[in-house]
Amino acid sequence: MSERTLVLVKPDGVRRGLVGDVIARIERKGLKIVALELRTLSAETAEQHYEEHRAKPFFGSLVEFITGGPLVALVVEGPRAVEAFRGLAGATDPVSAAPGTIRGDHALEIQENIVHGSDSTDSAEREIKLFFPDLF
Ligand code: IDP
Repeated sequence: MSERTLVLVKPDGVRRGLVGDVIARIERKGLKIVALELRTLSAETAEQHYEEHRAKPFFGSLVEFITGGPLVALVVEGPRAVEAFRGLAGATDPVSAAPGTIRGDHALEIQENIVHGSDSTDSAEREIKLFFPDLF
């Protein structure tokens, strides 16, 4: 059974020229890209995307960061795609993310951690609807 997940190459990843590296890892793993778009998020879309973090002290800073430049949004499909991409991304905090993962290889800051991947199939459905409403 195939499932879908939303992946973002966040503005730090785009600025640092890591889009190709992230896409290469997705393809090498065998996951399929079914949608891809370069866009700059409005504050409203960013707030909706990170809705679950609204009460956190870093929420304002996170919204500012994610709207601060173009990002690449992708819908990625494959067997257990949510878990498969979370494995490629590595732990949220790049210092503790394993070497060999995207975050483990490329980052040190918890906020500027290169990529987003949906954390469950429910989140994936909500996030894909937000970014690519035409896919439904
Ligand atoms: P995830 O992206 O690995 O699912 P979440 O806990 O859902 O991690 O956090 C969402 C995003 O918020 C992270 O990827 C990171 O960019 C940012 N973030 C998480 N925790 C912190 C923090 O303590 N300070 C600043 N930013 C954070």
